Amino acid sequence: MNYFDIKEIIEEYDSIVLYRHIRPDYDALGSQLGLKYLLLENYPTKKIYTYGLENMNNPDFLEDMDNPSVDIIKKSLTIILDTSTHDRADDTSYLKGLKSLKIDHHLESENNTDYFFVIESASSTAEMIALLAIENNWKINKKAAEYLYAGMNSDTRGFTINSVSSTTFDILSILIDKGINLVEINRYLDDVSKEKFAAKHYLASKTIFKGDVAYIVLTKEIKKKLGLSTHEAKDFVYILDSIKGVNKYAFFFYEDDREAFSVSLRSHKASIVEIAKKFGGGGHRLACGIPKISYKQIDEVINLLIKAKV
Ligand SMILES: [Mn+2]
Repeated sequence: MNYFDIKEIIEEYDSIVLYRHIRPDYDALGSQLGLKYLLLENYPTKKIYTYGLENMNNPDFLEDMDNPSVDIIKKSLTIILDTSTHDRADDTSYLKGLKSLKIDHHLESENNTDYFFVIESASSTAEMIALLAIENNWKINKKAAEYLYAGMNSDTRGFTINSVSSTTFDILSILIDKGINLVEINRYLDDVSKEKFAAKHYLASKTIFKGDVAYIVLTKEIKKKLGLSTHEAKDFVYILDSIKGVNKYAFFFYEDDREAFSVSLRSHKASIVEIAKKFGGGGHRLACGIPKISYKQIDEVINLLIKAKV
């Protein structure tokens, strides 16, 4: 499967529904909305819909999903973006389409769609969507360029991770030529509410250091006190990103609906995805997560993190 094959598949269908993962980040939404505007621009006669029940609260930049009816979905090609496993999909109706296509960059992404296009080395799904457009000489409008840039920037933490390649920057130079305003988009991506700002600094003060590991445990009580949603809490793992001597870090946050902790794990060098897998999670080599562990298991995870070596 290559970018030309994807184009051929897309051209076979008059109606296309675009999906992404639950608790969407800017790569999920950027690849979804970026592809929407690419398809609208290049195939004006096709009907293009977006689907997703969970949203990020950023109406200045993001837009509402179309959430078409099942009747429409059944007559459409569905494309699910940036979603490694079926249980991460928002929503599962992507399997009801005439045919389904997955475009993703996660490690060991689950092959459960009719068509499957995964490039594990890609630094973001938005990068793959941008390449899909470039390789096929599609016209890229400003709106598509903005969403793709947002996905590329946020999934690579501002182009600072190892999967960023010269190709990433070649794509960027093309997107920037579409007139996108970097200052404006970066403010959309980075600005937090005053409450979230205060919560972030409170949590930073609660950091625990063990060996070369730093971690924060957001308990039910603290979460309630700070008035944080799980979605908001999730990004806070990056509070711990730039601390001298800290090579691996973790953020544990209480999930009310699961009555258990979700975990975000990060490492600068040593692979830690095996630790996530051991507890039923997964993700990338240096950035992964665990959906559900008990309070008692936190120490086990930390001990494994301390032992993880390059
Ligand atoms: Mn991604």
